[in-house]
Amino acid sequence: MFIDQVNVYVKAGDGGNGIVAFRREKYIAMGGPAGGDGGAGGDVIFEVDEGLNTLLDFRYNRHFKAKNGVSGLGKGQHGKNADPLIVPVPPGTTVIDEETEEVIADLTEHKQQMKIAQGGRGGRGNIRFATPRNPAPNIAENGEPGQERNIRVELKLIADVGLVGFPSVGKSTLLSTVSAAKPKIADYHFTTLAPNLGVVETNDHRSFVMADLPGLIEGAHEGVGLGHQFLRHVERTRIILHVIDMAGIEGRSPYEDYEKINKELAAYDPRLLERPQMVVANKMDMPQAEENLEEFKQKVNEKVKIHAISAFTKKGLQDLLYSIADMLDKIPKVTVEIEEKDEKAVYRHKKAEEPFSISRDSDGAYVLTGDQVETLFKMTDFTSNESAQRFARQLRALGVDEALRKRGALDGDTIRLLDFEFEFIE
Ligand SMILES: Nc1nc2c(ncn2[C@@H]2O[C@H](COP(=O)(O)OP(=O)(O)OP(=O)(O)O)[C@@H](O)[C@H]2O)c(=O)[nH]1
Ligand SMILES: [Mg+2]
Repeated sequence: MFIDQVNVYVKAGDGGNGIVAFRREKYIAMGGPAGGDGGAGGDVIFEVDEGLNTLLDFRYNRHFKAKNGVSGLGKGQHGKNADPLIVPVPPGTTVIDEETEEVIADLTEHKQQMKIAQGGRGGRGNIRFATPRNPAPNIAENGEPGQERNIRVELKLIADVGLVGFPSVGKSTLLSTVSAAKPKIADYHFTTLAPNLGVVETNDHRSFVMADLPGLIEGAHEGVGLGHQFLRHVERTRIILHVIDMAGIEGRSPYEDYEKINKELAAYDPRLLERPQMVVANKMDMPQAEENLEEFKQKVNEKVKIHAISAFTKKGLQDLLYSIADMLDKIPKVTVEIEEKDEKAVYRHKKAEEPFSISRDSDGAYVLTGDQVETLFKMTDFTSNESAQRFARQLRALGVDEALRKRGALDGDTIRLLDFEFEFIE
């Protein structure tokens, strides 16, 4: 199995900040809190688009950031939620968390969606902090940071197009000129020992997967040469690209080559001849090739499409690629047989994490880390005294004070959290 993989960074939008505001109405002094909540940050969502069959788009763009929520407004108005960022992926895409190696999503059906990063919730405005004891609170929360993660996007490649032909006709050369694949190329037979796959992109941005298969020779279906082990790959391709050395460099007749390979395919599985086929007349840069091609065309009476190219000089390649892409557009996709059926979608819960942990820096400061305390910190508006006090209460409730005391922290010691420092106060 060939796997294409790309490392990608995703970041969901942060929630908008809640705000502190007060009603100002005639005759009502300090008319009560009126700061609205921030809007939610946008999620990052992957969605299957069955029109895609490669991860090529990810090669150009590896950062996906959803928009942040809008801050709350006065008069109790809620800030606008941000729209999710929808990223199209081909069917068969698996998404893995780089850090935990967990499979986050297994996307197979058209339009199937999976949330890859959760947008932060909006911070609460001061309306929400009003209590009978504190009817005019000066507290608002900042928005919750959006989830960010490094992921690996994987796609099991299934070849749309298979290159078949005698050894040394130029199959690997062709693949190497139309894709980033780097198969070994040489003028001896059976240079290619195992299939190579490459992702091909046409100038009009259609893409497909091309497989370069080891050369076939007469008797391949009975195990002569190497090809028979790989004929099963041909079974899964949607188009067979039949590569022929039209210059007849090794003294064989191009037409006989064509017939022999077709015979081998039929002997392996007669249905292979029903598979759409295109003939690639290669090595057209060589003397004799034009003449041979004319002769070949006369002998092939079937309506098989013939493309004259030179993998060497790249002549005729653009036309060939367009022609393949057009043909693929018309052929219904063989539903991707995902081989490991049991690898189904899972969305496991994150292991329960400690809300915080404490370590010491070399200067003696106590360093506070952990998702939960860091999130609380980011959601605190330290320009407001009341908010800062609320943060202190939240830490106490989490048991931070208690834990610091146990580690030996004394009144006045430095506590570090992210880029900030405060004093431990008993
Ligand atoms: N003149 C010319 N030579 C070519 C062309 N394409 C390939 N060749 C040469 O043909 C030889 C065989 O090319 P490969 O691409 O290794 O052939 P292959 O079909 O992959 O061969 P196997 O892997 O052995 O089955 C190499 O020496 C290439 O340089 C072409 O268009 N023109
Ligand atoms: Mg080869």
